[in-house]
Amino acid sequence: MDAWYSEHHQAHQGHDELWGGKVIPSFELPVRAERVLDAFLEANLGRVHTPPDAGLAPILAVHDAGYVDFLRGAWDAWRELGRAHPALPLVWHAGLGMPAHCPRHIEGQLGYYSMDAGCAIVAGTWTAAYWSAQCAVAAAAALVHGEPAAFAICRPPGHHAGPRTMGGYCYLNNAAIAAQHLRALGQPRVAVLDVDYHHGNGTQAVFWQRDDVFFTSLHADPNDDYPYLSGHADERGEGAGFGATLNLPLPAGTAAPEYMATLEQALDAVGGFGATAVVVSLGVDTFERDPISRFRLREEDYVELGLRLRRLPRPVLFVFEGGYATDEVGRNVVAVLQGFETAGG
Ligand code: Q9C
Ligand code: ZN
Repeated sequence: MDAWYSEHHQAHQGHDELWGGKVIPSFELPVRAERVLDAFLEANLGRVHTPPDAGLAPILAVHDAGYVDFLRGAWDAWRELGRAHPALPLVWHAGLGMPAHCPRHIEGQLGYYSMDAGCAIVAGTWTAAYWSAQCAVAAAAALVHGEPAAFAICRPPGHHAGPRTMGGYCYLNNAAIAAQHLRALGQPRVAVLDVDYHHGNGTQAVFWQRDDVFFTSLHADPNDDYPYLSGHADERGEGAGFGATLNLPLPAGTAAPEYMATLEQALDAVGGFGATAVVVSLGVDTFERDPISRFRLREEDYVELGLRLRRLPRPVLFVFEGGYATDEVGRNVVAVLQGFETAGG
C-alpha cells in the first residue's frame, strides 16, 4: 500500500500540555511521524506521496466553519496580545447548563473551542493540522480510485477533535474527514475502527446521529483514563445513529489475549454493518512501554493485529493517531501494516 505524508507537520512543535497539574512539553512530538515514515520506507511497503491540496471543503464537511476560522487565526490573535509562548485555553463549557456565545477575546475562544488543555496552538499548528487532514483526504481518494489499502501518516493526530472542539493533541479529525470524504465520493456505508488506546470521542461525536457511518472503538475504560468523559459501552449513538456506535472499553493492564478477543467483536460488528469501506484509526499507544498509557501490547502483537484486520471489508484506510514511545512507534505501526499485507489466510 502507498502512504501520504506532508513535511508541514514539523511546523507544529514546541507546544505544551497540562499534565498532572503542570504545564510541560507535549508528548506529541514531530519525531513520531518521522519515525513512522522511516519505518514505512525501510519496510518497502509502498510509495510515499505528498498530498495535493484538496482545499477546505472536505474539512468543512466535518468541522464547523467558525471553528476552522478560529484555528486558522488563533496564533495571530494570540501574538497580537504580545504573547510569544504557546496558546492554551483558560475556560471550558463544562456543562454550565446554558448555551454559550463565542467570545471576542482569543483566550475565551480557545476555551470555547476546546475540550481540554491538550491542544496548545503555536505558529505552525494550523498549517500542520491542515496538511495532516490533506494526507487523509488524498489517501481516501486513492481508495476510491481502486487501491485496496492506503496509509495516511497524519500528524497532528485527529480522533479527539469534534465538530467544533480540539482536544488530546487533535485539531482536525483526520479519520472522520476521510470517512466523510469516502461517503462524498460514493461509498454508501463506511466504518471507522479505532484501535488507539484512548476513546475516539471526536469521531464518535461527528457520526453520533448517523446510520451511514459506523464507529467502533477499543480503548482504556474512561472511568480510569483519558478522555474520561466518553467511551462507555452504553454510548450507542442517537436517533438514526442508535446502534451505529459500539464502544469496547478495556481495563488498565490489558494484554494481547483479551485485546484480540475484543477486537474480534469489533470486526464482527463492522462486518454486520455491511461497510463498503473502512477507516482504521491506528494508534499504537496500546504498546507496553508507551509513556502515557497502560495496556501491554508488544511488537509481535501488532503483527497479529494487522493479520486480524485482513477480515475487514476492503478498501481499508489506515490513519495514524497516537503512539508516544518514540523509539518503537515506527516499528509498531509498520508491524500492523505488514501483518495486514501478509498474503493468504
Ligand atoms: N494521564 C492521542 O492519543 N493526556 N491523544 C492524557 C493521561 C492526553 C492522547 C493523560 C492524551 C491524549 C491522539
Ligand atoms: Zn491515544
